[in-house]
Amino acid sequence: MNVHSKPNDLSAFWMPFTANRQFKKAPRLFVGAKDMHYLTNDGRKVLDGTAGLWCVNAGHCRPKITDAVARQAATLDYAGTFQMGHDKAFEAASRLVNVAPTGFDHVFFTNSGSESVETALKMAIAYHRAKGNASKVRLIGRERGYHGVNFGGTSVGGISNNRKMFGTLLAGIDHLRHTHDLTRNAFSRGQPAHGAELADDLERLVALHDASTIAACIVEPVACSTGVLIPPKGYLERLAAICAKHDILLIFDEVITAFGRLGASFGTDYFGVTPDIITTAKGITNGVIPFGAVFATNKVFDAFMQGPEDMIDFFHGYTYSGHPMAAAACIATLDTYQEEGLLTRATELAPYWEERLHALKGIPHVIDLRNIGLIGAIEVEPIPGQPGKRAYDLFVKAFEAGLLIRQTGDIIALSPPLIISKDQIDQLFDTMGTVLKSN
Ligand code: PXG
Repeated sequence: MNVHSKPNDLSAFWMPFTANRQFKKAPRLFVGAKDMHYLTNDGRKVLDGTAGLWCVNAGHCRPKITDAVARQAATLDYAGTFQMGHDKAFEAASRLVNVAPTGFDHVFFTNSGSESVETALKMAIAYHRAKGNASKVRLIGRERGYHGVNFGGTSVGGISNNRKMFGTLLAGIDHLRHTHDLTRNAFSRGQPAHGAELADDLERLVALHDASTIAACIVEPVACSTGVLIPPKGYLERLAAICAKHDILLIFDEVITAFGRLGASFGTDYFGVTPDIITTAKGITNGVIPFGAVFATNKVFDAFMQGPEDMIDFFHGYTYSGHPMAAAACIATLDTYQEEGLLTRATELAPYWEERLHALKGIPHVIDLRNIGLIGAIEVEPIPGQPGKRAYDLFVKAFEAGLLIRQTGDIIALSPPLIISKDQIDQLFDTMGTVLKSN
C-alpha cells in the first residue's frame, strides 16, 4: 500500500480539457445523478443542461440501462471479438442497424468518438485501396471541426488550441472553411439562410490537390463542440454532391447528432443528406459505458469483402470492440429510447425550446442565439483582451444557480437530456436570463 495515498486529494487526477490548478482551488464535484439532475457533494441539485457531455440523452441512472449493465457484468464480463464473438455484440449491431438511416447495414465497434473517427478515416483510405485507387489518401476536414483528440481526428479537426501543441500532425490533410457567419446569419432560428456556397471550398481543394489524391471529407452535420455551428440551408446537400462527383467518401461525424439530438434518429435523417460513413458514440449507451460505432454503407463494406474468405478483411480493431457490457448498455439504451419515443421527442420540444432561447435577445452582450433540435447556443461579446472569460464566468454563475451549461470560447452550448419537461426548459432559460443579466 502506498502510505502517501490521500483519497480526498484532488492532485493526482490530471483532468482532461481542464484548467487543473484553477479547478482544484474551487472544484465542482458530483456524487450522484437521477433523470434531469446531478447531485453535488454539498447536497445541491443541478439541472443538467448539457446531457453530461452531450451523451446522457435519456437522463441519468435509468434503471433499464444500469440493470442491463449489472446483469451483463455478472454473466459474461469480457469476451473479445477478434475471431470469436458473443451474442450481445451481434444483437447490438443488428439493433443499431435497425435505427440507422437506410443503407447503413454494417457496424464497426469502438470505445469512443475519437476511436470512431480514427476507424472511419482508416476505413475510407482502405476502401479506396481495395477498389484499386491507392492514390486516394488525402483527408479533408473543416475549420472549427471537432473529431476527437487522437492524431487523425486532431489533424482533420479545425480547432487551433487542440492542434498547435502537437507538432505537424498527419500529412495529407486540408480543411474547408467553417460556416460560422454572424454578419449574415446572427439570430437565425434553425438553419441559417446564408452560406451554402461555402461547400464549394471542396471544389477549390479538388482543384488544388486533384480528386485522385482525396479519400474522404469529414464534417459534423452540426459542429457542436466548437460552439454549435449549424449548417446553412443547402450546404450539406452541396457538399454531398461534390463528394459524389469526385468519388470522395463523405463521413458524417454524428458523435453528437445521432440518437435523437435533432429530433430524428440520426442527423443524416434529419437533414435528408446521406454520407458514406457515419461515426457515433456518446448517446449510443446514454453515456453509461464507453462505446462507439462506425456505420458503413454496403458500398463501403462490400469493397472489403472481395479478397479470399480466409483473409482478415480490415486490419483494425480494439480489445474492447463490442465489449459485452457496452453492448448490453447499448441494447437497453435503444429500448429506452424507443419505449419513450426519445429519438423523435426533440421535434415536439424544438418550437418551445426555440421560443424560450430567442427570448434572451436584447440582453446586453448577447450577440447571437441559435438553435436546432434540442441544441441551443448563446454567443456573448468577448471582454476585450480576455477571450472566453465572459462565458466562463457565466458557466460558473449558472452552476452556482443550479444549472449545468457548457462553455467553449465565448459561446454557451445547451443540450439537455431529451426527457426534459417544459417546466424544466422554463427553469433553464429563466436561470440563463438571470445569469446573463447579472453579467
Ligand atoms: N466527434 C465529435 C463530433 C465529438 O463531438 C468526438 C468526436 C470525440 O469523442 P470522444 O468520445 O472521444 O470524446 C466528439 C466529442 C463539448 C465536448 O463540451 C464535446 C465532446 C467531448 C467532450 C466535450 O463540446 N465531443
